[in-house]
Amino acid sequence: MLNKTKTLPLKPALSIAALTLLFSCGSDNPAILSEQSLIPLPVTVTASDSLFELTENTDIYVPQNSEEVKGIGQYLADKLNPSTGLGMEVKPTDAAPAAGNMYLALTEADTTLGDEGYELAISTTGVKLTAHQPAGLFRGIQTLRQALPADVEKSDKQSGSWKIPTGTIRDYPTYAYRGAMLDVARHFFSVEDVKRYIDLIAAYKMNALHLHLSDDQGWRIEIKSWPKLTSLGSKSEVGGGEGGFYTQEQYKDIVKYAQERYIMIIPEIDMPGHTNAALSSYPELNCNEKDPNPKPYTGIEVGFSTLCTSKEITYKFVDDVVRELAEMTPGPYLHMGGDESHVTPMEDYIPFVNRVQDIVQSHGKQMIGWDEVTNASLKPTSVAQYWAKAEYAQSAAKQGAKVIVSPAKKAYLDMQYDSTSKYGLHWAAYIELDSAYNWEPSTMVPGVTSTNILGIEAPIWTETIDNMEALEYMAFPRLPGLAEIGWSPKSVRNWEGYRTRLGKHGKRMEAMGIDYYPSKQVDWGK
Ligand code: TNX
Repeated sequence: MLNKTKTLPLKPALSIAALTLLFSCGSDNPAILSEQSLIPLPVTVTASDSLFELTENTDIYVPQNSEEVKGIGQYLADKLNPSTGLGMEVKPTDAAPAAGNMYLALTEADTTLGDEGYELAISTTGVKLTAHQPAGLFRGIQTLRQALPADVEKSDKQSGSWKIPTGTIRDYPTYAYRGAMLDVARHFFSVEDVKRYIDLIAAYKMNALHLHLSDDQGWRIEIKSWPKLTSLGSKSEVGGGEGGFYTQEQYKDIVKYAQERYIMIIPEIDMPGHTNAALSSYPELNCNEKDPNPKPYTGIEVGFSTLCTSKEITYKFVDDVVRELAEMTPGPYLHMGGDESHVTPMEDYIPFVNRVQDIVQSHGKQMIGWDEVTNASLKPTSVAQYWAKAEYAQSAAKQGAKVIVSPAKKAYLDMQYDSTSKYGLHWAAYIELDSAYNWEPSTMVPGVTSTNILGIEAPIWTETIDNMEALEYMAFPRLPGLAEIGWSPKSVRNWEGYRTRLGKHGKRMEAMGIDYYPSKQVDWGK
């Protein structure tokens, strides 16, 4: 648990030496590790009232035998060098390095850290980051970034010293799945935009990015066996813009970029509803091919389109799309949507979902679907994504399928903050920061508890969002709070503490170039 004994900043018992250190640390970085505004909050922080300073002599040491750890060391160097100007190098070594350096290592023995846990030990002589798996080292680096002054996040050289308060952090996630979803169908977002979003979610230790790749308004991924999906179906978006799509090469580049940050990409092709872009590209996928032959759609209504579930060609289409996607997806999951198929009769919807589930499995993947897919017969390997109705999540749990918790009224980043928000919708709720933070996945739905829950996800739908500035304004600062709900144990989380940390974290988000919503609920210290 969080070590509360070290949280008082100016205890009378502090020695003169400790006081000197306090004032030498620079105004924006507290001298005590447990005073750092870390988000998500670690499982345990033990402070030791001293400092370690990065200098021109500091390098990053990694074990001789691991290319992967070397890559993680390079990621750390690339993060710290532009702002600090210290030119840290990654150096392979057989033993712990001399004083003054940082050291990353894997520990076979410490299995309690799991796949993503880490231990970050900062002493006056150096920084030692250990983990059981490489992903843990990567997550630990995100903590190390936040233990440095906020200016470390800037992309050009800053003056100032680079001190880190000493102590030990031992940390691991509560939930295995901590995701964000980006809707690139309603408005298209470029490869560069997606990479920026990946970097932002990585900073808060999220490990999945779910890409909503198709909807009524556009098809966004090249499928070589059905070329009109992109030659026709990608050229529209909400409001009549030009749309766009990712070639398979670009998509693989996104997957690799995410993998290097220990983030899995989950591709979603929404079906049988939300399919106007496919239906207008291939009329044979409609039950009635001629009348009406759907035109590209640029509005924001939902629930009017459906693949023709009684035609064999529909399953040939699904099989081809799933096969091509599975080939480009190293992660275990493919998302088939399944939401809001209002014009698909239930007697057609259920066998359709069952058959798609088999197709997904035949290509070696596990199916994820929104709430409504629980009307079908879920395999225990399938996952239901809860967004609106408790009974669907309960049905998933009863069927032995896991649940991803993303309640629209708490976790939807496209919901407006309040009635004055420039962007966003409010059909589920207005979501201020306290509301986005103050909830607990394991008690959200009666009967759906930690054992049923794979994790949480923060989706952002883009009907009203067509550029990165707007996207970041809606995601921040709610996303860090949602990331904390997924990572930090319930026992260390509370709104008052989070609110204080977030206020101090504002500067860091600014240094990261994030144009966040400056909620009045938080004192940003301005
Ligand atoms: C509902 S949530 C949808 C999306 C919309 C979103 C807008 C869900 C599974 N479906 O199609 O974009 O509301 O907030």
